[in-house]
Amino acid sequence: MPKSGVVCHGDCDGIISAFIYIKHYLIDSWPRNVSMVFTQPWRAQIDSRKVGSDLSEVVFLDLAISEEFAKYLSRLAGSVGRLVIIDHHMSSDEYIRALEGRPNVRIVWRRSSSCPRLMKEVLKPHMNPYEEFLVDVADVCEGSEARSQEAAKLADLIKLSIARNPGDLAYMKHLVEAMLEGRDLLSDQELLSRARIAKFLLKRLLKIMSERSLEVAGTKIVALDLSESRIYAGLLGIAATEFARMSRKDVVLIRREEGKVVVTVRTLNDRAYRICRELATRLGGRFGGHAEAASATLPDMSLSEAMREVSEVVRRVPREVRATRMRRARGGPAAD
Ligand SMILES: [Mn+2]
Repeated sequence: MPKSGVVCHGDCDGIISAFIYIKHYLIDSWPRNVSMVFTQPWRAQIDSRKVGSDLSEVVFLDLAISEEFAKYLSRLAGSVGRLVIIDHHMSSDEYIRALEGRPNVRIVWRRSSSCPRLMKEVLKPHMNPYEEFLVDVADVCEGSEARSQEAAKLADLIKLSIARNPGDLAYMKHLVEAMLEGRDLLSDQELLSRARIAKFLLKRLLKIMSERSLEVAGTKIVALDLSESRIYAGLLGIAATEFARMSRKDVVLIRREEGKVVVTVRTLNDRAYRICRELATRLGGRFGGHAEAASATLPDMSLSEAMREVSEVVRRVPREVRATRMRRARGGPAAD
């Protein structure tokens, strides 16, 4: 039997996308003839190689396309039977065109509240209530208003349970398997205990953020040093989103990592995307994400220097820009 590969974003909506794709399009090959890879957009071109060779089909789910990743995908298209790319990130816009027009490449890319929602809208698989529920959960994970309390609760728990260790591939596989078996995730012990620990750390981090944040041009800016960014690794995106919601302000979280500075931005409109693009352009870094939730990876510098640069960019990037509104109409929703 021919083997297939599934490469997906290792986050809540990426994992649910993998479940839906396997359930509807690869169930006959599952589990023996499906190799699954979970990754992050910034290292997707490295991790994707783990999917193996001699594959009849490789599908990429919920992974924002960068320049390097597009190059990798275009090379890969020459060596696999079929390549499917399904993504809802606004930042993919700039690179996805390079992949269009090949006979064995199918691209599904457009604005949607989550990657599973996009799959539902475009591929139109026949979904049971359990799957419909998980599509709602994915939407909530990506920042949409919850349709039910249950969806809100599960979205929260899944996000927290993954966040603590975003490199724990065995756990992500566990979630996909549990979904394929149709298990009730709200009573999954593994999920609950991971979420509990993450919640404890998140509370501590939010306290630090509210004590330390500085307000510049109506925007809350917080900086974390190297050791803090290690302790709270994985929770920073969730914390930024939560802090923006709590303070009802645009939020910029700056942190130092090994050899680089990472900036995570959450805003009410498309300002997050514009701030990250401006930072990456000015300082020679990379950026990606959605209109209201984006991040930038910048060259290493001291936190005070980063703070100064961010403050200046925040002052310069206005809340509303007419030209970007048009762009926004084609853009994507929240989360990175
Ligand atoms: Mn995702």
